Amino acid sequence: STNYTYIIASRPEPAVALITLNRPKALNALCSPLFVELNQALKDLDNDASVGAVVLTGSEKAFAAGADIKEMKDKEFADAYKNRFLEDWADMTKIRKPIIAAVSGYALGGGCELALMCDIILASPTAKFGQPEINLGTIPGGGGSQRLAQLIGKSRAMEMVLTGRMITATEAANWGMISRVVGEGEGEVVKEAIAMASEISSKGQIAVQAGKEVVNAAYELTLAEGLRFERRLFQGLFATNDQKEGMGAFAEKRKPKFTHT
Ligand code: CO8
Repeated sequence: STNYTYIIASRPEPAVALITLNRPKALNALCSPLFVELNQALKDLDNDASVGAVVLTGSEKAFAAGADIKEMKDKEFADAYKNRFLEDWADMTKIRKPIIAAVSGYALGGGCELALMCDIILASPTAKFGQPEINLGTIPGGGGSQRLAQLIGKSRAMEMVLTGRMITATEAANWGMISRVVGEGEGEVVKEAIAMASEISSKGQIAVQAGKEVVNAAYELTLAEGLRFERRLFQGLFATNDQKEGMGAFAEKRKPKFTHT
């Protein structure tokens, strides 16, 4: 297995991968080499047929406290533009397998945006989400303004982006930004995320991949285009063995055995 410096990759269950951001002294501040490792790890897992879903987490104190401010502070426009700063940080949105964020502590700036790039967010009661870039004389750069506006609406997105105020896990749940707040206790949110990843891994992986693809399409296409795309993929799944097995098993009152074919 690959050795990483800024992340830890593990396999809590045969079909579930866990990636833990591991820059504790900087509250998991997201530096460029961290994102190189994260993208590489996710790409490898996406191509690993034994993996059904991925959990991404940080520490108890911080999921990630944002992009690395010290790395960015002397950056110039010409360099940032010419070298497409931040463009490849979004590579993880092209991963086909579900990624579940298990958030404890600070998820700020790029850390909040990293969580928003995942497919499902679970939070511990300690989680604090925020886009504090305004306090640094800048704005979100990893999709926060767009994804928050879509998820929580204009007024709340404006409030977060313009005041930089951190919101609690409960607020994030009430605003529809995350799935839910998971019970107290250290490690509880990671355990819950692993259980969810395990459940997803028990399904037919082709259908899971298609399910992720159609939900994501809702954020990019018009309703008419999205409905056509969903229907076409639904029709296409009749060509899979997993559909025959899934519906056949139901009719025969037994559990399906998906082969991911
Ligand atoms: N960058 C670099 N270092 C950081 C960062 C960061 N974002 N956050 C914390 N650290 C470092 C601190 O400098 C400190 O290091 P040292 O011990 O060497 O002084 C160490 O982590 C511990 O931090 P604190 O002592 O500050 O810990 P506190 O518990 O007192 O405070 C806070 C915790 C409130 C989280 C505080 O650290 C803080 O405000 N951090 C900055 C939060 C922030 O402004 N984040 C936004 C950054 S800008 C951004 O993310 C742009 C997004 C770009 C797109 C990304 C695409 C995914």
